[in-house]
Amino acid sequence: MKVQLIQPAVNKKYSRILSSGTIQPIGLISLATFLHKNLPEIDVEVFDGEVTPEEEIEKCIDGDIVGVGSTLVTHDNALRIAEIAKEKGATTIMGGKNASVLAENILRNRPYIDYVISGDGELALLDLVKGISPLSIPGVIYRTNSIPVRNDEQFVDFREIPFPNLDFTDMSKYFKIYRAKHPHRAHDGMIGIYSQKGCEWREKTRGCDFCGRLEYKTQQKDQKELWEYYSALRSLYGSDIIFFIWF
Ligand code: B12
Ligand code: SF4
Repeated sequence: MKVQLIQPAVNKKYSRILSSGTIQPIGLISLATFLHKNLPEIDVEVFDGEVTPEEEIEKCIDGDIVGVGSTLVTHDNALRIAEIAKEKGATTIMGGKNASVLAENILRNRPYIDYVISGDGELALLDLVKGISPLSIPGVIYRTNSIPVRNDEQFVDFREIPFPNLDFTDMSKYFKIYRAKHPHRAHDGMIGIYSQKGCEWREKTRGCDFCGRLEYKTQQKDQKELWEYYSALRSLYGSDIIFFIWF
């Protein structure tokens, strides 16, 4: 079985995002790492539209299950990719911040999307890939007689989720783009480090009105394990610039 996870490019109609193509898609890499840890026998691939042209990604779509991430500014590209995957016979799943809040609308209006996963995707995606009925998987939105039904999300213990294995992506592509954007900087590229979930500011104050984050509780990785992970990445990829994934 093959599972393909795709982060679409930002739609060109939105303003240029300075750091795009320089930070790895940690969400999809975390999903891939978790799937591989629990089901090592399946093939898992990760594609990022910020570093690989969409036409190239479309040609590679041949998974049994294709998962597409959606944010505010990638949603229309995400829909198109999901439609292509469905035409090629895949089971299609959408996830990410934007899909999480729009899940019912997506399932009502987009017949080519089979399921939406709301919030953290690791546990729910694993269960769907295992073939467990969506009716009993927390965080899954599915259809019953064409009507979308939303299962409540499940609490994810951040320390139980393995550190993302960046070998699921081609780091050299990110470093190349970084180098081209910042030719005068001393370092070659950035490494995205998944160190915290949630936001303390929001927990204390209810946070910023415009916030698009979904987690309710702040959780951190064990500091010693985080440091060991970072040190390993540093020797592997030779960069000492970290983009901490929290705010
Ligand atoms: C890193 C980051 C960036 C990087 C992106 C690097 C990259 N290649 O991914 C950069 C700096 C480029 C960036 C740019 C922007 N960002 Co930003 N960014 C973040 C940040 C800090 C971390 C994202 C992350 O990696 N989280 C860790 C991973 C593990 O979580 P995750 O991505 O949510 O993935 C999990 C689930 O969502 C789900 N999931 C995700 N995708 C999928 C797909 C499938 C199939 C499934 C099943 C599940 C699933 O499972 C994952 C694992 O649990 C978040 C804030 C936050 N902490 O989440 C803001 C955030 C995602 N960004 C946001 C925004 C608004 C932007 C910009 C529009 C800013 C701008 N005006 O330019 C652009 C748009 C970029 C884009 N592609 O959408 C908003 C998104 C709001 C929304 N509803 O979409 C956030 C939530 C910030 C906020 N506080 O509101 N960003
Ligand atoms: S994550 Fe960022 S935008 Fe959201 S509440 Fe915290 S500081 Fe504000």
